[in-house]
Amino acid sequence: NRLKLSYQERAKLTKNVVAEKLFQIMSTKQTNLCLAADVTVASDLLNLAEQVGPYICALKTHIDIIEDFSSNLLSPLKEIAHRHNFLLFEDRKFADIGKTVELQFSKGIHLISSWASLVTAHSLLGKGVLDGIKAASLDSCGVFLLAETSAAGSLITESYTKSTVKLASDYPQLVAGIVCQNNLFLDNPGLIQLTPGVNINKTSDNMGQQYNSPEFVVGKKGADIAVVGRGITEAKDPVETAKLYRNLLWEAYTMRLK
Ligand code: 6AU
Repeated sequence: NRLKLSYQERAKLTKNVVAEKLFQIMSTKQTNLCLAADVTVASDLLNLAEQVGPYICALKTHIDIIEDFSSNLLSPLKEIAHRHNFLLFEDRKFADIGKTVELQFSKGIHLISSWASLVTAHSLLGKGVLDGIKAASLDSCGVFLLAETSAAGSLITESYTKSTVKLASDYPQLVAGIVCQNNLFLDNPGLIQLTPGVNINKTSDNMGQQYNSPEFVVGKKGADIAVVGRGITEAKDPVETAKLYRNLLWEAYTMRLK
C-alpha cells in the first residue's frame, strides 16, 4: 500500500528516473506542493519561481499562455529551478499521434524537451503519445498521464480511467505518475498521484473547476502531490500562502503515514 510508504522509500521503487528525483526532492525539502504558475507575463513567472521556489517540489507551467515568451526566458527559469531544487513541469497535455507529439515536444518556439523534465499527456490516442515523447526525450523525462480530471462534467469514463492506469504500468521507465482525483493504484508505489483542484477558500470557479482541501486530497484521496494554482497566485501574499499550503499538505502526508 503506497499510502503507508514514505516518499523516500518510494524513490527506490520507481523505474522512472525523474520520479525518483522528484520523490527525493519532496523528501529533502519536505514539500508535496506543486505550484501551477498560470501567469501570462514572463517576468511574473520568473518572480513567482524565485519567491515560491523554496516551498515547492515542482513548478507547473502552461508555457503557451506567456504573452512575451522568448527563448531568453528558459535559461533563467532553469537556473532558478536548479538553485531552489524543484522540477520544471510543462502541463502540455499532449493528445495526438506519436509523430505529432514528438514534434510538439521538441520543436516550435517552446522547445519543451529542452527544459521540462516533467510533462502531462492524455491517454486518449493510446500508446503513441508515449512513444512520441520517448522519441524526442533528450535527457530523462517523466510523463504524468491524465486518468481523471477536476472538471465538472468531464467526459472521462471509469473504463477510460482504468485503461489509462494500465497504459501507465506498461511504460514504467517513462511514466512518472497519474493525474487523477481518486486513489487508483494502491499497489504501484513507484507511480506518483498528482491531484489538481486544491484550494482552501473556494469549492469551485465559474468555469467548472472543482476544489478540495489539502487534508482531503492527501488524507482521503491518495494524492502524493497537490497542484495549487490560483489559491496561491491570486492570494494577497503568494509567498506566505505557498508556505501555508506546503505546511498543510506536508502535515496531511505525515498523518497519512501514521
Ligand atoms: O488551482 P487552479 O484551479 O488555479 O489551477 C489548476 C491547474 C491548472 C490546470 O490546467 C491543471 O491544474 N489541472 C490539471 C492538470 C494538472 O493537468 C488536471 C485537472 O484535472 N485539473 C486541473 O485543474 O493549471
